[in-house]
Amino acid sequence: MEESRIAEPIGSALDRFIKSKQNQFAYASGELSQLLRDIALASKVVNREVNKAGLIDIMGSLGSLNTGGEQQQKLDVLANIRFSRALMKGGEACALISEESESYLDLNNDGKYVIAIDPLDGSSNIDVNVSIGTIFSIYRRKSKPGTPIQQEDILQKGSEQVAAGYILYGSSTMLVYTTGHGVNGFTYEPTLGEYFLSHPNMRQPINGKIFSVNEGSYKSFSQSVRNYLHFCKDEGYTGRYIGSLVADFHRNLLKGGIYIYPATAKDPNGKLRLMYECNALAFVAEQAGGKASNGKERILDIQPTSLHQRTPFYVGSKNMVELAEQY
Ligand code: P6P
Repeated sequence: MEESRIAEPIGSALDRFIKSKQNQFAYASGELSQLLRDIALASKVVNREVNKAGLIDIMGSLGSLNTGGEQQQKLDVLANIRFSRALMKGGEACALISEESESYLDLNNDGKYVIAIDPLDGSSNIDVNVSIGTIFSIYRRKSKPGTPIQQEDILQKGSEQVAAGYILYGSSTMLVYTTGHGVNGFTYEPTLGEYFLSHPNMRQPINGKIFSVNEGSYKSFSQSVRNYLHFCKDEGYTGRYIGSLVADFHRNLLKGGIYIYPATAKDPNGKLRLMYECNALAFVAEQAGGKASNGKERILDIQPTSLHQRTPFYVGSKNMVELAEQY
């Protein structure tokens, strides 16, 4: 049997796991290992700050706004610095697209990968001690290493991702990622400073009975969205909405369910960002047997036209997303 198909035993450390799967990665194996190591390292630092947020005066907002005009929480800015630095030091990334920066950041010109990241999604939940997350996408640059970054490197479709995942800073901290060969989840053991394989080969239930949507915006939902929500309620589904995308996504990945952020009066293109929120979670969802669309087309097929563009987002159990699309 092909070596990479042997399931890694639960409890394998992340580094060992990445090495054991290297031949599944289309490019130089060491490069992916380095990228995932850089991301995991930064997440360990952010995890420490997130867990102590209440104790150190890094709570509350910084008073500045990010590219989306949202209040920047101190931890947002700190997380952005940590991930940018780790990726810069790792040497594999040539550019970084981040919710916290208007334009992309030039990292190492010889780097072969472009990273898109939401360093700390759901940051408004920091002060109320609700789970928050980091979401990341990894693309291969199109232009030659050593030359200036081109638009074609930056605005790539989600289907071009070579890896993607998220970190959930929850009751335990988890790193979940895919390189296009299934999805694996690792749980962080802070006393050892290591991630260990806890959820091998994650599969999203094809059906579910959980719907996640902010019904406070019900009045501005389209009739088709309202009709789908009526269906969910007629079926007696459970409403679960944490207000933190990574937490809602992760629960639905494990238990089955659908997360919807549709067009609203306030956000006619939806609130969520294609490049550093939706593409990564769409890749993970599809690799786990789920589905992700903007209500009409596959998220991963959308050709981006700007770094911070928003999209309506329907993601989760395959049959639930397909039914929502039919509505
Ligand atoms: P609303 C957090 O700001 C976020 O980006 C996601 O994590 C979350 O699901 C959504 O927005 C919450 O938005 O409009 O329901 O408060």
